[in-house]
Amino acid sequence: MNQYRQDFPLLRNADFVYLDNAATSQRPDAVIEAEKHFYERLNANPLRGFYDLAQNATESYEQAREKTRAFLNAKSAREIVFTRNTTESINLVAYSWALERLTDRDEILITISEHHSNILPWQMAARKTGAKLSYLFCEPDGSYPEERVRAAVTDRVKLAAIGQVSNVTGRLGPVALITELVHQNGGVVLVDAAQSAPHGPVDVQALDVDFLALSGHKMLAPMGIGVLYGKERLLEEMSPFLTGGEMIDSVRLYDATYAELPHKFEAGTVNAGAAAGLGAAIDYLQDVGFARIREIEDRLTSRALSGMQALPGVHVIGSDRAEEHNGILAFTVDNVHPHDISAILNDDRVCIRAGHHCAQPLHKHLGIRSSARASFYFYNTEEDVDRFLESVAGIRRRMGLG
Ligand code: 7TS
Repeated sequence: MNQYRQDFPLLRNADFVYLDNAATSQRPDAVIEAEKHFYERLNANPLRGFYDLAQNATESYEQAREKTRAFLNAKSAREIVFTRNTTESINLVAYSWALERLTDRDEILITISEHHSNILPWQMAARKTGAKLSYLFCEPDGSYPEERVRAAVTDRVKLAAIGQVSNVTGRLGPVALITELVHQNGGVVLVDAAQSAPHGPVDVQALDVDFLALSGHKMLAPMGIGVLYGKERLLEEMSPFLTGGEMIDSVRLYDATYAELPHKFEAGTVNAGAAAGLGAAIDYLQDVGFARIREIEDRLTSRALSGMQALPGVHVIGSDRAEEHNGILAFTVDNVHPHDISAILNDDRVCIRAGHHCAQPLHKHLGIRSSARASFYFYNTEEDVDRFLESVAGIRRRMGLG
């Protein structure tokens, strides 16, 4: 038994094994209680009313922002914009930064292992501005050799958008080197931290990146709250993404002045309940500690990987070293469709993801159509891994493949 599992109501008495944490994590009582507390005790529309209740709601919302600032080590809470999720955060930068700044002389650089949410906004920006969208391609094991990275960062690259951890291979993206090179040319860097922020410390000042996107729901928080970090100077210069209520200072008939950061980017009524949940999720993660989280995940990943490597016909995508997987093991089984893999595991009450994991270009580059994927979090146990391995071991037999 794992001491944290008791804190998660859906897992406490579960007869199933949850290994789809890269899609969304489970939520502990503390997070569910924090959201409930907001609606039971503080509910009013934040940032509007002058009565006590509305001020308390505002305070709760801004406390969550301050916790997020500290979590990411941002210099100022003005740099923390609440969005719905990583996808919205990246779109905000594509619409408000890229569309107004890129031209047909510029290049947008992304990697082939990006999630569709970090591809489609750049396809759109490239189409509308004439900028060239270029890809950095990985090796068959998902790695990015330094020389290839150096060659890809031409002096035309005005924007690089890079995933910190791939949701398929689990590998680290070449964020540090790309940031250094792109900055030398005066460009900006956006980091997709959807798969990294739940598992390890993210320090935006140490990374020195210009924008960083994450989703609360992958790190214990409720669905519907995400974060965009942006350097203050850049956010100041950008136009709003969405316009309307709450993001204005004053409105005249034909124009308006916008609110101060970060409110300029938070049009309409905000998700204050989920923000309270995000604050509680950050407290919870910090109580457990990322060193402990890493230790548990590495132990589980290593057990699962060596078990899978011993199974005939099972191929894990990416590195053959567990510590390079960051808790993510995508795999194929010879002559078995990933949907069948997932269906068989489901019969054994093991939840994994099957498909292209919103990373079709990566699958194509690796020469496969789709894959199955198990992903671990710190509340998983050795028993979970063993049930998963046992189920995977029976797949070929149950498909009549011997
Ligand atoms: N970026 C990465 C690296 C992701 O893994 C995901 C979601 C997203 C962006 C989008 O996050 P959202 O919260 O805006 O939807 N990844 C997955 C996954 O791997 N399985 O389901 C969702």
